[in-house]
Amino acid sequence: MSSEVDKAQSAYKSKSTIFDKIISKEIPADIIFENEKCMAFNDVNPQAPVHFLVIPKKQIPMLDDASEGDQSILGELLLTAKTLAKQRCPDGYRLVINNGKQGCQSVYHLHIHIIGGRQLNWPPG
Ligand code: DGP
Repeated sequence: MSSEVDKAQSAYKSKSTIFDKIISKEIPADIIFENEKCMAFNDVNPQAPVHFLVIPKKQIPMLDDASEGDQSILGELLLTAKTLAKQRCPDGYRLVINNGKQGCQSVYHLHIHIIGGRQLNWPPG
């Protein structure tokens, strides 16, 4: 399987992504939370004992594409991530948003990674 960097190098914006198929339940995911605005599910390639993603149901390809009108959904994503992370990682956790090629983004549907369940290192690679 190619690395996350390889995937990010070849990824591009498209009308719909694998995450739209997860939202519509066309393909299965280990969903841990869902409401009318957002969804959280476990990452298929976990980098830590806890690794899930929080995504908006609205198609926002990347953080660069978020606008003033997205303030409320961005807040909702952050608060949802915090609520779920506090339950799963009481000793601490990390939120990551990869943006664009050099940011290592491989799926062009905005998502927050929530990673925890072990001691994390800093700086990241
Ligand atoms: P990023 O590199 O920030 O774009 O992260 C995309 C993440 O999405 C990556 O950690 C793997 C995860 N992912 C990709 N496809 C699927 C999928 O079909 N199901 C699930 N659960 N996660 C996926």
